[in-house]
Amino acid sequence: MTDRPRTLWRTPRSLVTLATAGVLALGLVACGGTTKDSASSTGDAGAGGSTASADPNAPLKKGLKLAFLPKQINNPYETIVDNAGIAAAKEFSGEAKEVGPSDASASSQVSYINTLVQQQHDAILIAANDPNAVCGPLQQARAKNIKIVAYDSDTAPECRDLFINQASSEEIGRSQVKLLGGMIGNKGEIAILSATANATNQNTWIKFMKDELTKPEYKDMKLVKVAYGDDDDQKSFQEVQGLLQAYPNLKGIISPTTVGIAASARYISGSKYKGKVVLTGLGTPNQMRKFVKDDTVEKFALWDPKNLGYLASYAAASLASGQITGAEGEKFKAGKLGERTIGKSGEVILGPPTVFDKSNIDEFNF
Ligand code: RAM
Repeated sequence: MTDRPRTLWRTPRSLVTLATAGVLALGLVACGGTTKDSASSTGDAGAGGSTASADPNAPLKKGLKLAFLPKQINNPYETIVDNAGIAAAKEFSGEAKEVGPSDASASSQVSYINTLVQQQHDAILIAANDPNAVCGPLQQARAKNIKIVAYDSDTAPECRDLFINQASSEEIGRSQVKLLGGMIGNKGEIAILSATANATNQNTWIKFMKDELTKPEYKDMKLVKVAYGDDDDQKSFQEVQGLLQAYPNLKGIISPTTVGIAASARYISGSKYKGKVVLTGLGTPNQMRKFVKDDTVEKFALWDPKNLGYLASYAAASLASGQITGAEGEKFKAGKLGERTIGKSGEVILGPPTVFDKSNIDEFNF
């Protein structure tokens, strides 16, 4: 097994990518122009909102202090993202750390934000558990010239400078339905096992899943329930068990969370539903490998979480160094990932997800 973090970008022939040209084309607009200062004390700048301009030639400052605040610290996916971001900071002689709650509830991140502000970090990177609960404290941080980078799960655009999105949210949502539909012949009852009910990322993906399901080709595929495992392994395990009991005709489950899909696979692999109910979603190859090999799961998807953390780290450093302000069209260099352009609403997209199955899963180690 080799660790090949750049594979997603090279989209080798052996991989089935969900890419569309549109995903990567997003935000390819001219650089420069008037930009906005996210440090505005009005706190309403969002993705750039006042008068300072970016200096694209400003070098990355040395000794920057960054802090990653994940949804929760005991989520293996978040750990991979944050560790990669922390390692990236060494490349530009910065210091980075991870702090965070042990549960992904709406307000669990607030006290951490307040502490990081007191500690005078240059940037806080947050995977928001709730778009609104963290907004006030993040605004206060921005008023103190602390840059805010949301990654993985966004807050409201006016509460941060940038959002580093793992892939186009629309593409993630629609492709999950296509993936499941392809395995069940677009027919039968389906359910979603999500993370928390407030998670911005999952809720956005589910919105696109529901929209995708309105297309004529899915007229025989019926979403019967959206359940929430709260990104808690035990709760997710119980929720999937409950779903299967409550809906005996269920043909498929989409779990767009690494915690949910791993718990679901564990339950299904030891149950009478194995081979009868199709499970897919978003998972890490290392957590899902054994369930792919024992035929519990045929296919699932994800992006490279290491690249997400890496990109977020460089974005935070570029903001804190004045190279960018978060305005659409600005560009920054993200180390080995190359130049990136800020799209609409301060969004930067990492790249298309990969679909994993028996043929390629051993090529990945994360
Ligand atoms: C879980 C979290 C995270 C999400 C992944 C796919 O680890 O909910 O936010 O991006 O799954």
